[in-house]
Amino acid sequence: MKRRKFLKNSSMVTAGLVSAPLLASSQENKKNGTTISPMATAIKPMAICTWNFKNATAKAWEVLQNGGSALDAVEQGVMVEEANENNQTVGKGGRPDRDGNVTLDACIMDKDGNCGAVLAMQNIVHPVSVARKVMEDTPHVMLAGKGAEQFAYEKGFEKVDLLTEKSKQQWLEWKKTSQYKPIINIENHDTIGMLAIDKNGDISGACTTSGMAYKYAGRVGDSPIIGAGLFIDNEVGGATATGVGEEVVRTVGSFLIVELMRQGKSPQEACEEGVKRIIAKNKDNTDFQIGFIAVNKKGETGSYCIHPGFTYRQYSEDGHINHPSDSYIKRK
Ligand code: SD4
Repeated sequence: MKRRKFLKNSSMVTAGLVSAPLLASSQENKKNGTTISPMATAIKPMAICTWNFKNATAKAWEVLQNGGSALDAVEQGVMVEEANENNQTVGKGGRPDRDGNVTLDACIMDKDGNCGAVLAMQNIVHPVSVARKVMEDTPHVMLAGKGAEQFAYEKGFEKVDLLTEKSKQQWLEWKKTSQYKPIINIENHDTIGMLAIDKNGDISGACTTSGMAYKYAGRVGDSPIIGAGLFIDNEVGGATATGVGEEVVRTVGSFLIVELMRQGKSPQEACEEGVKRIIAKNKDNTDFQIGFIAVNKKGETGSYCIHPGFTYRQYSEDGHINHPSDSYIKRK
């Protein structure tokens, strides 16, 4: 181990940042008679997200470094993209539905399996925070449409027009032909799904999107659907998705990946299997993109996609890295 990293690790232990859970898991390993070294079970806080959203992972890392929970890290991390008007697949600036309305989907899930989601909600910049309020302040998991928006106002969220001039002009241009055709990696896919592990080794996740551009009014994809666009099981790990949501919903993709990890697959193997299930249902047409990312309790990560071009960002003590994802269809 490099000296600088070693010193950093030691100072984290001294500061009490990792000592308690580290010891707990080491003792457990002794009890079980296994020979896993303490370092192998050391908790490594980290955040990963779909695509190269480095400002989002930087924010999440800042929260984790300040001792914040994985739940706070994923919420504040994805909020960066919700507020980023240049990201036309998330939050303000998102591309509208075919009628010109920007409708947002988001969900969040914590270490205890609590979850909240909002579906097809308009006029609110941070749907992930409304989803968290649904999780924490209501007996429900999902609120949709006008009900979700009304709930947001009750919780003090501000009404904001989400349609930017750029997205409006592109929509007007699209209306000339009104052809709906997803374009791999380009048109629609910048949804952010984020997974984080905090100093206690607890995992949380969030996913937020404006969905497919020019969708039917009322269309909801995978992103706010627990088990499809996101799933966390704190005993095992977490997974999240980007791409054509209909296909992810059909295979309950993120839940599938977490269950595969429970059965012993690595995050990488589980993501590959998740994509292959989708391929198996689409033998005649793979002209669309799906990307999965996953993390397990040990802090191992993985990703897989259908077409080349998908990447995921990771921030941990090892650095701030954009990982190219392996793909089912190889680069020509
Ligand atoms: C959806 N999965 O609504 C989302 C779209 C997406 O990057 O991922 N875009 O189907």
